[in-house]
Amino acid sequence: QQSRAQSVAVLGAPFSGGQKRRGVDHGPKVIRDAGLLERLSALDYSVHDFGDLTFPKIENDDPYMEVKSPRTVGAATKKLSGAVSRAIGAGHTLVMLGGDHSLAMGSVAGHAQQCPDLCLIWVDAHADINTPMTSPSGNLHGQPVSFMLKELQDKVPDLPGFGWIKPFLTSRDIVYIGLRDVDPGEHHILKTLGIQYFSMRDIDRLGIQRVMEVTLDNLLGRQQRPIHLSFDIDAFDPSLAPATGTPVNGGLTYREGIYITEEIHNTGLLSAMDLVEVNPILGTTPEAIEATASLAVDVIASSLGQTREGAHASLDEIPPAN
Ligand code: 6HN
Ligand code: MN
Ligand code: MN
Ligand code: MN
Repeated sequence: QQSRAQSVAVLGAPFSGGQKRRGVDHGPKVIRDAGLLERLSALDYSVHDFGDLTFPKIENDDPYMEVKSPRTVGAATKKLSGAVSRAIGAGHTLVMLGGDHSLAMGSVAGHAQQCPDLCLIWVDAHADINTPMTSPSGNLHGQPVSFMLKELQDKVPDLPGFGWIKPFLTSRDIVYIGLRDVDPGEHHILKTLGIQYFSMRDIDRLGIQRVMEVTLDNLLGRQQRPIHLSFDIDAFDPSLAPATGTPVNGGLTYREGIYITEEIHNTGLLSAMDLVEVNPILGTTPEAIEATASLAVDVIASSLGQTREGAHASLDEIPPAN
């Protein structure tokens, strides 16, 4: 058994400015309504709900080249990075509820401020590593990783609102799991930088057990270090997580997703996680919304130690008959 961090901080980030579809800013609310805090308390954590951040509304946030809402995203991620850094600095394991995936710039940067040696596991249908120049959509939720990587420094222009972020990761610090919709510019970056990724095809070939073994060996084999898990709910198959903005067929099964998070928990090194891209407005029925939100809760609980085999931390003997 791994030793368990004593306290978990839950921080909502109701933000949708990194993409075009309304509703992803209601992610924190539906994930909480699906019982997140109760589930974490049942795991014997002291749970600190930091509530939801509020983000400034920025007028006249004109596109920079094709990139949409740069000042809005820059201000929101800056604010999030400060809040994440403070929570980690205070000793909590942090759970950030999105919101769209542009938020990861803020959460990973804030985490790295406290833990400069962290590594990043990115579970997603998408690589989110477009630069402002390669992005086919101009949406910043498809670009956060490009702002983190030192190797891409001279390929990423200075966007208005982004003065606060300096690249802080190298390509050896990140592994992707679940990819199945990668743009040409992204594929070029993944290949030239030699970034480790496991696409859905790789999961088909190797099995999720081997994928996790190689992932954790690559990131932790030489040194133990804090893990940041950035989990995009669209990594799951749309049949399991329909209420999301950019669904792609052929995603993770429930069991593959939970195996990933169980293995991450078992390292004892999870220090912060994001759960992003739950968009209740895009669920076509109440059941679809609830299924997506409750899947998000399962992912978070499993990352923090809920097991499928059960546990008995609070029992020290089989109750005697009398
Ligand atoms: N996400 N690669 C596409 C883009 O617009 O750059 C999709 C990005 C999706 C982002 O799901 O977090
Ligand atoms: Mn544990
Ligand atoms: Mn994503
Ligand atoms: Mn995605």
